[in-house]
Amino acid sequence: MNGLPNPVAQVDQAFLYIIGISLILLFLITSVMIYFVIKYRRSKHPEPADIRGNWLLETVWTIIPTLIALSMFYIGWTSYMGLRNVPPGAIEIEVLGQQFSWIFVYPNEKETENELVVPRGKPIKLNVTSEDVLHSLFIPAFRIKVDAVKGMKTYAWFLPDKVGTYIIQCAEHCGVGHSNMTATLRIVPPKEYLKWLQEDEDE
Ligand SMILES: [Cu+2]
Repeated sequence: MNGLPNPVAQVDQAFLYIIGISLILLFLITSVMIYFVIKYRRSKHPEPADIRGNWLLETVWTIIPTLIALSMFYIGWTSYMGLRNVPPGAIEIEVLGQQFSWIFVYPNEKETENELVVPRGKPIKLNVTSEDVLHSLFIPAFRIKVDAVKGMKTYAWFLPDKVGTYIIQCAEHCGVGHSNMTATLRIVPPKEYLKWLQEDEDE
């Protein structure tokens, strides 16, 4: 949407890439292992061979895994950069974690508790901090998980591309009420957002 990068797709791509390679390796290694166990069983090969100094084999099994690991790093790094680089023109919302709820403060000082309302189509930057202990702002639909730390500002951003409601959950065990520390992300059409922003506290 709007030609803006969407880290959700990038993160998913990195995830699928790593899962894909892991599955391929799992099947390859398991089948080779089963094949070797049968082929080189003791009744057929009582004396095990001692293979050493095969430079070709050693080079191949060093270079291929190195390239695979580097490619995983690359795809993970680019998706991480997508999550960290906030596009210009983002709406900034302050997010405060506290035992046991989330407070959201909008550009016009409007405040909400446990409900984050944003307009569709504009990048949103969340400036996160904590009032007390460690919390973690987790918005799975947008692949966001960022720690809320007292005395420190962390941030996250996302592109609300579809109208709807999404789950927000604290993902850092922060005390007895931790599991109740949930909130709702509501993405609304831009006009509705402006109207909502002007309304008085509705809680
Ligand atoms: Cu918490």
